[in-house]
Amino acid sequence: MKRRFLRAALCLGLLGTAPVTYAQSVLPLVEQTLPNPDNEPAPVHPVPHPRQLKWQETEFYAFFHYGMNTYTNREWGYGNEDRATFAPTAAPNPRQWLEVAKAAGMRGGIAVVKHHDGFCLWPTATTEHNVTNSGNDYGRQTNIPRDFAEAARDLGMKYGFYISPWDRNSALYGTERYVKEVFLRQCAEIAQYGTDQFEMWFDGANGGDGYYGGEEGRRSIDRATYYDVPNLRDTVHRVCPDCVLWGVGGEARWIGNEAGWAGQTNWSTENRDYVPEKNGMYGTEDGWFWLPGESDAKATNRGWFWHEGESPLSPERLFQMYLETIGRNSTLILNIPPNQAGVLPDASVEALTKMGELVQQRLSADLAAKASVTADHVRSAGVARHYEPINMTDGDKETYWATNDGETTATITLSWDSPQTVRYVELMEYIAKGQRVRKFHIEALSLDGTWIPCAMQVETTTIGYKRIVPLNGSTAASYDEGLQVKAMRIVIEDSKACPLISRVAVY
Ligand code: FUL
Repeated sequence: MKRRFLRAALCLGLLGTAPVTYAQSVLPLVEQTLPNPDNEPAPVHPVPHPRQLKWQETEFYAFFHYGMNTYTNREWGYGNEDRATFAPTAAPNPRQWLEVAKAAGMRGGIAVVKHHDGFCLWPTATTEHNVTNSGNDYGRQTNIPRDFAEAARDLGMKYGFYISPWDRNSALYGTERYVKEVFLRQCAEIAQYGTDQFEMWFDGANGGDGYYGGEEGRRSIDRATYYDVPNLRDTVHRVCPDCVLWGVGGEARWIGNEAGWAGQTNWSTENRDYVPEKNGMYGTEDGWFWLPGESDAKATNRGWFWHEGESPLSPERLFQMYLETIGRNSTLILNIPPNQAGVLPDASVEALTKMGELVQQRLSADLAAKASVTADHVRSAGVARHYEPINMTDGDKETYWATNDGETTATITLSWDSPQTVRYVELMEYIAKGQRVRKFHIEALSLDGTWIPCAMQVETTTIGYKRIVPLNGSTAASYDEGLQVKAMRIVIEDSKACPLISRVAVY
């Protein structure tokens, strides 16, 4: 009784003190600190969704443009192609595509299953414009999503599909019915080919002229609203929870060019109104959501699709792309076009395999693993977790070195018992808690005992998921004899909050 009176009196301010709100009287505000026995650093927002984190770890994967255009020598079919034109000269072999990707050191692949011409490489219920009506038995038996998913699982690779939102064949394109009855249904059908897909690719080319069921002409759509993205995400994520929706889907961004390079400064954060061609390479430092970059590039000298007379780029050029994308906090999706027999031509196989060898030779014998690693600042340990420098070389992506809160500069030192020949330094931030580092530099202790700055020409600003710095400053084919060093220092000069580094490697 008494208590109730007191509470009512408090509410009405009857006890002579300042008026008290009802909420304060019933739920007294108590200063609360969440328990943090492991002294874990607070996140710097925005942070990636767990599916974006898994996606980022894919790093390097293949793109396979195969379909109607393979048989018409075009890059963009108009949508009026005779279905019989799709007539593979042998059964398309996605397993071979992925084997080559694996030999190149890739961890997955994305196959085009519908390009802008609208021809579907699986037996879909949404349109007659599909493989079941193609020109020969090889064509009619083609089912790329089925065979690609199966091969990927067999080879232990990640897989996903490219479904063009723009459909120059469909009479319904431009109407709401297209989105509901064709596009979203196609995505749902494709999702059924495997719940473990890692990415669906939705191109930005949308609207324009086409066949449109024979009406021909131009159709335009409002990119921001037309594809019902909330529904799209729901449709796909319900079936494929780890599938990142690229481009139109808004979970990973185009790096803004198709030439295989990302900015040296590259943030994985963006704002809604960013212009891909301008900001795509760099991201936006204080962007308000997580939108990591993906670089799409061609491994051949003609189009995305196969063309007679094409040839692959040199392994050295492909290696340079690797450094300028994966080495700059972007993923790399490298296109290799299957030919009219539905296989990758020998020349591509050779170039990609050689490229894989270069990556292996140059970026796998980690000298940091046998160095002694120290840092001038180390975060105080918690009950079950420490933040010692050893966390950067233990090969465990879940452990990281950190400094105490408020310490945003620090020096990491690696030293060896005997001189080492070094060419690249690789760094990784623990991005689950946000991208932090703004500026760093690298120094080497030469054999005469002087510290010399390395890679002066390189903008050593952001790190992000992964940064690879060529110590001679050049990403071009200039794999020289390297530097002779006794020790190396990585100096973090500026960070949004205490830096968290999960890996340092030296090659
Ligand atoms: C572009 C498309 O228009 C090309 O045909 C290709 O598919 C490429 C990867 O994306 O925007």
